[in-house]
Amino acid sequence: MSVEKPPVEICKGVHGLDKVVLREVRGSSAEVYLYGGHVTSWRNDHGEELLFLSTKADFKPPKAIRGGIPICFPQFGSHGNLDQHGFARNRFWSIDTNPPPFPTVSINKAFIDLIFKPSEEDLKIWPHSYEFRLRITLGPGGDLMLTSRIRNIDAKPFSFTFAYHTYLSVSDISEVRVEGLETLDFLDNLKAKERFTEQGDAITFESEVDKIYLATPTKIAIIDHEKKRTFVLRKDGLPDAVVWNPWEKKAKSMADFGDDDYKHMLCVEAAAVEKAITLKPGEEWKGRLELSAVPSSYRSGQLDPQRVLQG
Ligand code: TA6
Repeated sequence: MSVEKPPVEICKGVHGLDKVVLREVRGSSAEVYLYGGHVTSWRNDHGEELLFLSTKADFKPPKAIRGGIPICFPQFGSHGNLDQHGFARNRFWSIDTNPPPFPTVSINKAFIDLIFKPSEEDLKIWPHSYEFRLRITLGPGGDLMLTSRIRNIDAKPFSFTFAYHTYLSVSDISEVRVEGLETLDFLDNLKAKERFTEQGDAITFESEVDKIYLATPTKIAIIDHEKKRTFVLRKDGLPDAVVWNPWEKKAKSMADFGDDDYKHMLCVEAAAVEKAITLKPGEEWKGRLELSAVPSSYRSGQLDPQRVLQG
């Protein structure tokens, strides 16, 4: 007789790093490393992995883990003078044993509260005091929710940019289309962040892409024809969305990324990049990401992404 596993289990992961496993009664699960406050796995109730983790990911601090959902804070990309994507993804977070009440009452049992506060070393590179609380929740339907609350506990205002750098697992990148970003303006990271306007149709992939879409809808659909699966990404407090695939050449240049890994991943990142978020002393910002994976039969045209986006 199989023993029912707890909804929240704190245990050891790769290289003995502390991790938390979340389980939902119907079988979905998620894994979060305290290193980086980093979700590295999200499985549906069939046990299928929904997030991409590089075949060469090395869980060796201070390197960030390649895959899952790295947190980019207090800087996205090279939008500032800190290291690429800031430093929250290369720091050890703690379990928040006494979180302030959560804005919404939750029936979910499978959740964990993490907290990140700057060290003396961090204050030397970014001289601002804050409390970064992150709740990771696995919903009854297997949806994955990440809610960040960043409070300015300093005596002066500060500004930051942010992203949930989500690596989605896809069957074959050339079979994927993204709906919800059509006709939007974007900054092209491959063309010195020059501003362009996206074409009218869904976005498909046949080469390296690194675009920051501006002021997007709060819902984006990522359709994987091959897997008959649609990821629905919902976001709050994060106006922008970054779409990234390194493709063949860049894939070969990354030591912690397999040469063919680019075929099986797509980053669609809920972000705040164009306009930095500014917090006055005592103020708190909230940024929320919700991911769900729904079966789709788009191949027969039955699933109308517009319906998903309006639903
Ligand atoms: O989010 C897209 C991006 O900013 C790309 O420019 C690419 O560099 C990617 O992030 C990965 O960055 P990383 O620092 O994790 O190698």
